[in-house]
Amino acid sequence: MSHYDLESAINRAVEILAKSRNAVALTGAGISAESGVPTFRGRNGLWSRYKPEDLATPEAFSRNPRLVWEWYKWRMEIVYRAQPNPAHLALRELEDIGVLKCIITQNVGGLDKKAGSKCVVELHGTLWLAKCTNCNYKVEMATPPSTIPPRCPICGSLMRPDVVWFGEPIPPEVLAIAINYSRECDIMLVVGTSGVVIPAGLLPSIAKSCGAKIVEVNIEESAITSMADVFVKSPAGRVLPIIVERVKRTLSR
Ligand code: BJW
Ligand code: ZN
Repeated sequence: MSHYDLESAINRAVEILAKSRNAVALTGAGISAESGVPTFRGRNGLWSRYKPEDLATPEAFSRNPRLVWEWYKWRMEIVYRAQPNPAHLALRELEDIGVLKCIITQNVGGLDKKAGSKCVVELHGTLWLAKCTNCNYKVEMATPPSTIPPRCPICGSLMRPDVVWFGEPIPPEVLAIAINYSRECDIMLVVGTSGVVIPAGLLPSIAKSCGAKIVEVNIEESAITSMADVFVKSPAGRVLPIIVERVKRTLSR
């Protein structure tokens, strides 16, 4: 993408966002990359070093809960130290100025909330809750657990991370909220996701079929790019602050 193409994509994104009071963001691991949190796919992604089926499935957990917890504890330590980056802060600002209704995130680290965003739907759950595999009791964890695998304070059974693994359904009430936001938004801002994991990857088509424009920010083309009305090929932390600044300037005129 030449400098000219990028500039023109940014301006088209600004133009339509400035008219919106009902935009929704769909975010993925790429938005946290500039905070130092590894993505899943791609050359340095987690799946280049670990096999998803060994770590992110219910079968993997029953086979080896300690191994799965070690991996999650390591990831918790990374996000625990990480700070929201300019992309998270830009989305928070977009909410503050009344353009962005909500963030639907596939991320489990909670950096959007740490950035101050109020409406965040965590489609794939959160690292900061553990749930009992027997009685479903949930425990909040403010820090990575010191002893793993943790045990349920109620019934003594194994606790697991409260995230959605492959082959598991997204909690129906959470998915319903995400689908509603997708149906009702006028712009879906898709940031830093490969778009290959379903059902999350289907939300842009739902939004589009209900009349929304799709604005995508990614450093590479994704499974969503072919349906995007505007594709901004740039790191989210670099370009989102520019977009939001220009939206603010447009609105104050
Ligand atoms: C930047 C950037 C920068 C970088 N700026 N951009 C065949 C076998 C088994 C299952 C299936 C199958 N076919 C289909 C399925 C279903 C499966 C699925 O989708 N699989 C596909 C992978 C093929 N889906 C499921 O299993 C889901 N459940 C389900 O379908 O249930 C049905 C059911 C109903 C009723 C009863 C029972 C079942 C659940 C999926 C859960 C996904 N979970 C994970 C891990 C758990 C949470 C965790 O530990 O974190 O969620 S997988 C992983 O992928 C994680 C992510 O949230 C998710 C999405 O990844 P994301 O965010 O898009 O990251 P990347 O790395 O893929 O992309 C990063 C992007 O950023 C790239 O595009 C970069 O270019 C970009 N980028 N730097 C901007 N600076
Ligand atoms: Zn229990």
